[in-house]
Amino acid sequence: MKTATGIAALALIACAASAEFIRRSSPLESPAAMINFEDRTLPRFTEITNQYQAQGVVFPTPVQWNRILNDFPNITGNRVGTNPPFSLRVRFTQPQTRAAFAIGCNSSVLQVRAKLGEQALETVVINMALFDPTNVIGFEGVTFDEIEVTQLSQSGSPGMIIDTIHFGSTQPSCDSIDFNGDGLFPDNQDLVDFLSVFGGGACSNDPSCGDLDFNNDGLFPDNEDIRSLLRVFGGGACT
Ligand SMILES: [Ca+2]
Ligand SMILES: [Ca+2]
Ligand SMILES: [Ca+2]
Ligand SMILES: [Ca+2]
Repeated sequence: MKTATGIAALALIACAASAEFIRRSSPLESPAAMINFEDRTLPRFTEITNQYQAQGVVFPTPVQWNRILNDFPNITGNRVGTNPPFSLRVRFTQPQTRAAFAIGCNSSVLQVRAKLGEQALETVVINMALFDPTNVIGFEGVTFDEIEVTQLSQSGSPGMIIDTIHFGSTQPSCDSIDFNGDGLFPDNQDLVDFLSVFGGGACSNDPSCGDLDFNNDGLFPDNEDIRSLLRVFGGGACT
Protein backbone atom coordinates (compact mmCIF):
# COMPACT_ATOMS: atom_id res chain seq x y z
CA MET A 1 0.00 0.00 0.00
CA LYS A 2 2.79 2.32 0.98
CA THR A 3 4.66 1.47 -2.24
CA ALA A 4 1.58 2.02 -4.42
CA THR A 5 1.03 5.50 -2.95
CA GLY A 6 4.71 6.29 -3.43
CA ILE A 7 4.61 5.26 -7.07
CA ALA A 8 1.46 7.29 -7.71
CA ALA A 9 3.17 10.36 -6.26
CA LEU A 10 6.29 9.71 -8.32
CA ALA A 11 4.24 9.27 -11.49
CA LEU A 12 2.65 12.67 -10.83
CA ILE A 13 6.07 14.25 -10.46
CA ALA A 14 7.17 12.54 -13.68
CA CYS A 15 4.16 13.88 -15.60
CA ALA A 16 4.90 17.39 -14.34
CA ALA A 17 8.20 17.47 -16.27
CA SER A 18 7.74 19.82 -19.20
CA ALA A 19 9.46 21.90 -21.81
CA GLU A 20 11.39 24.84 -20.55
CA PHE A 21 11.90 27.93 -22.66
CA ILE A 22 15.45 29.21 -22.56
CA ARG A 23 16.24 32.92 -22.64
CA ARG A 24 19.65 34.02 -21.52
CA SER A 25 22.57 36.29 -22.33
CA SER A 26 25.19 33.63 -23.11
CA PRO A 27 25.31 30.25 -24.88
CA LEU A 28 24.42 27.05 -23.01
CA GLU A 29 27.18 25.33 -21.07
CA SER A 30 28.91 22.32 -22.67
CA PRO A 31 26.91 21.96 -25.89
CA ALA A 32 27.78 18.92 -28.01
CA ALA A 33 27.75 21.00 -31.20
CA MET A 34 28.00 24.67 -32.17
CA ILE A 35 27.46 26.36 -35.53
CA ASN A 36 28.75 29.93 -35.75
CA PHE A 37 29.05 30.12 -39.57
CA GLU A 38 32.75 30.97 -39.38
CA ASP A 39 33.83 27.74 -41.10
CA ARG A 40 33.39 29.18 -44.59
CA THR A 41 32.97 32.43 -46.51
CA LEU A 42 30.09 32.77 -48.92
CA PRO A 43 28.73 35.69 -50.96
CA ARG A 44 26.24 37.80 -49.08
CA PHE A 45 22.64 36.59 -49.46
CA THR A 46 23.65 33.08 -50.55
CA GLU A 47 20.63 30.90 -49.87
CA ILE A 48 21.31 28.45 -47.05
CA THR A 49 19.19 25.29 -46.83
CA ASN A 50 21.14 22.06 -46.24
CA GLN A 51 24.75 23.25 -46.29
CA TYR A 52 25.00 22.52 -42.56
CA GLN A 53 23.26 19.15 -42.66
CA ALA A 54 26.49 17.31 -41.83
CA GLN A 55 26.77 19.45 -38.69
CA GLY A 56 23.20 18.55 -37.72
CA VAL A 57 21.10 21.52 -38.87
CA VAL A 58 18.99 22.30 -41.94
CA PHE A 59 16.78 25.28 -42.78
CA PRO A 60 13.43 24.09 -44.21
CA THR A 61 12.65 27.70 -45.11
CA PRO A 62 15.82 29.04 -46.78
CA VAL A 63 17.80 31.69 -44.93
CA GLN A 64 20.39 34.05 -46.39
CA TRP A 65 24.08 34.16 -45.60
CA ASN A 66 25.03 37.52 -44.19
CA ARG A 67 27.77 39.52 -42.62
CA ILE A 68 26.97 43.04 -41.44
CA LEU A 69 29.27 45.50 -39.75
CA ASN A 70 27.10 45.57 -36.63
CA ASP A 71 27.79 42.86 -34.12
CA PHE A 72 24.94 41.97 -31.81
CA PRO A 73 25.33 40.19 -28.48
CA ASN A 74 26.32 36.57 -29.28
CA ILE A 75 26.17 37.37 -33.01
CA THR A 76 29.54 38.09 -34.59
CA GLY A 77 31.00 37.79 -38.07
CA ASN A 78 28.99 35.53 -40.36
CA ARG A 79 25.36 34.88 -39.55
CA VAL A 80 22.19 33.90 -41.44
CA GLY A 81 18.95 35.79 -41.67
CA THR A 82 15.52 36.09 -43.18
CA ASN A 83 13.89 39.10 -44.76
CA PRO A 84 11.17 38.01 -45.72
CA PRO A 85 9.59 35.55 -44.95
CA PHE A 86 9.30 36.52 -41.32
CA SER A 87 9.47 33.00 -40.06
CA LEU A 88 12.82 31.38 -39.32
CA ARG A 89 13.07 27.61 -38.86
CA VAL A 90 16.07 25.76 -37.46
CA ARG A 91 15.56 22.02 -38.01
CA PHE A 92 17.81 19.49 -36.32
CA THR A 93 18.64 16.31 -38.22
CA GLN A 94 18.39 14.37 -34.93
CA PRO A 95 15.79 15.09 -32.22
CA GLN A 96 17.24 17.24 -29.46
CA THR A 97 16.40 17.78 -25.81
CA ARG A 98 18.40 21.00 -25.56
CA ALA A 99 19.12 23.63 -28.20
CA ALA A 100 19.42 27.39 -28.49
CA PHE A 101 20.70 30.16 -30.74
CA ALA A 102 21.24 33.92 -30.65
CA ILE A 103 18.76 36.11 -32.46
CA GLY A 104 18.87 39.75 -33.54
CA CYS A 105 16.09 41.96 -34.89
CA ASN A 106 14.54 45.39 -34.58
CA SER A 107 12.25 45.65 -31.56
CA SER A 108 9.78 42.84 -32.19
CA VAL A 109 7.17 40.52 -30.82
CA LEU A 110 8.38 37.01 -31.57
CA GLN A 111 6.55 33.72 -31.39
CA VAL A 112 9.01 30.92 -30.56
CA ARG A 113 8.02 27.30 -31.00
CA ALA A 114 9.53 23.91 -30.24
CA LYS A 115 8.25 21.41 -32.81
CA LEU A 116 8.57 17.70 -33.43
CA GLY A 117 7.54 16.28 -36.79
CA GLU A 118 5.82 19.58 -37.70
CA GLN A 119 3.72 19.47 -34.51
CA ALA A 120 4.06 22.39 -32.09
CA LEU A 121 5.00 21.13 -28.63
CA GLU A 122 5.50 24.45 -26.92
CA THR A 123 4.80 28.05 -27.94
CA VAL A 124 5.94 31.24 -26.23
CA VAL A 125 5.56 34.86 -27.29
CA ILE A 126 8.34 37.24 -26.27
CA ASN A 127 9.47 40.80 -26.82
CA MET A 128 12.93 41.22 -28.29
CA ALA A 129 14.62 44.61 -28.40
CA LEU A 130 17.31 45.75 -30.80
CA PHE A 131 20.70 44.74 -29.29
CA ASP A 132 18.86 42.94 -26.47
CA PRO A 133 21.59 41.24 -24.41
CA THR A 134 19.28 38.34 -23.47
CA ASN A 135 18.99 37.14 -27.03
CA VAL A 136 19.95 33.46 -26.67
CA ILE A 137 16.67 31.57 -27.00
CA GLY A 138 15.75 27.90 -27.20
CA PHE A 139 14.23 24.98 -25.36
CA GLU A 140 15.22 22.13 -23.11
CA GLY A 141 13.51 19.37 -21.20
CA VAL A 142 11.45 18.21 -24.18
CA THR A 143 12.32 16.23 -27.31
CA PHE A 144 12.02 18.38 -30.42
CA ASP A 145 13.52 18.60 -33.89
CA GLU A 146 12.82 22.22 -34.79
CA ILE A 147 12.76 25.68 -33.32
CA GLU A 148 10.62 28.09 -35.29
CA VAL A 149 10.64 31.84 -34.71
CA THR A 150 7.91 33.98 -36.26
CA GLN A 151 8.11 37.74 -36.21
CA LEU A 152 4.56 38.74 -35.29
CA SER A 153 5.22 42.48 -35.33
CA GLN A 154 8.16 44.85 -35.27
CA SER A 155 9.15 48.49 -35.32
CA GLY A 156 11.45 49.44 -38.17
CA SER A 157 12.62 47.05 -40.87
CA PRO A 158 11.40 43.48 -40.53
CA GLY A 159 13.73 40.50 -40.59
CA MET A 160 15.77 38.43 -38.17
CA ILE A 161 19.35 37.21 -38.00
CA ILE A 162 20.68 34.27 -36.03
CA ASP A 163 24.10 32.94 -35.06
CA THR A 164 25.68 30.62 -32.51
CA ILE A 165 23.30 27.67 -32.94
CA HIS A 166 24.23 25.17 -30.23
CA PHE A 167 22.65 21.95 -29.13
CA GLY A 168 23.11 18.69 -27.30
CA SER A 169 25.33 18.23 -24.32
CA THR A 170 28.73 16.76 -23.60
CA GLN A 171 27.39 15.65 -20.22
CA PRO A 172 26.88 11.88 -19.91
CA SER A 173 23.60 10.63 -21.32
CA CYS A 174 21.11 8.54 -19.38
CA ASP A 175 20.32 4.85 -19.64
CA SER A 176 17.16 3.58 -21.32
CA ILE A 177 13.94 4.14 -19.36
CA ASP A 178 13.22 0.46 -20.04
CA PHE A 179 15.03 -0.25 -16.79
CA ASN A 180 13.80 -3.82 -16.47
CA GLY A 181 14.66 -4.63 -20.07
CA ASP A 182 11.29 -6.20 -20.88
CA GLY A 183 10.79 -4.09 -24.00
CA LEU A 184 7.89 -2.14 -22.47
CA PHE A 185 8.32 1.58 -21.91
CA PRO A 186 7.34 4.05 -20.69
CA ASP A 187 5.94 1.71 -18.07
CA ASN A 188 5.36 2.32 -14.37
CA GLN A 189 6.80 -1.15 -13.73
CA ASP A 190 10.22 0.24 -14.66
CA LEU A 191 9.87 2.83 -11.89
CA VAL A 192 8.73 0.16 -9.44
CA ASP A 193 11.70 -2.02 -10.34
CA PHE A 194 14.21 0.80 -10.19
CA LEU A 195 13.03 1.88 -6.75
CA SER A 196 13.01 -1.73 -5.59
CA VAL A 197 16.63 -2.28 -6.67
CA PHE A 198 17.55 1.14 -5.28
CA GLY A 199 16.22 -0.06 -1.94
CA GLY A 200 18.20 -3.29 -2.11
CA GLY A 201 15.30 -5.36 -3.43
CA ALA A 202 14.66 -7.48 -6.50
CA CYS A 203 13.83 -6.56 -10.08
CA SER A 204 10.89 -8.23 -11.84
CA ASN A 205 12.89 -9.14 -14.93
CA ASP A 206 16.33 -10.14 -13.66
CA PRO A 207 18.89 -10.64 -15.06
CA SER A 208 17.82 -8.21 -17.81
CA CYS A 209 17.49 -5.20 -15.52
CA GLY A 210 19.74 -2.16 -15.85
CA ASP A 211 22.14 -0.59 -13.39
CA LEU A 212 21.40 1.99 -10.70
CA ASP A 213 23.63 4.67 -12.25
CA PHE A 214 20.82 5.89 -14.49
CA ASN A 215 22.46 9.23 -15.33
CA ASN A 216 25.86 7.60 -15.87
CA ASP A 217 27.76 10.12 -13.79
CA GLY A 218 29.55 7.36 -11.89
CA LEU A 219 27.64 8.02 -8.64
CA PHE A 220 25.24 5.43 -7.25
CA PRO A 221 23.15 4.81 -5.34
CA ASP A 222 22.27 8.49 -5.66
CA ASN A 223 18.93 10.29 -5.39
CA GLU A 224 19.90 12.27 -8.49
CA ASP A 225 19.48 9.04 -10.50
CA ILE A 226 15.86 8.83 -9.31
CA ARG A 227 15.28 12.46 -10.29
CA SER A 228 16.85 11.88 -13.73
CA LEU A 229 14.77 8.74 -14.28
CA LEU A 230 11.56 10.59 -13.44
CA ARG A 231 12.51 13.51 -15.69
CA VAL A 232 13.26 11.28 -18.68
CA PHE A 233 10.16 9.16 -17.92
CA GLY A 234 8.11 12.37 -18.16
CA GLY A 235 9.65 13.31 -21.51
CA GLY A 236 12.31 15.57 -20.05
CA ALA A 237 16.06 15.79 -20.31
CA CYS A 238 18.59 13.51 -18.66
CA THR A 239 20.27 16.23 -16.63
CA1 LIG B 1 29.13 34.00 -36.49
CA1 LIG C 1 10.15 -1.96 -19.01
CA1 LIG D 1 24.02 3.26 -16.31
CA1 LIG E 1 24.28 8.45 -10.99
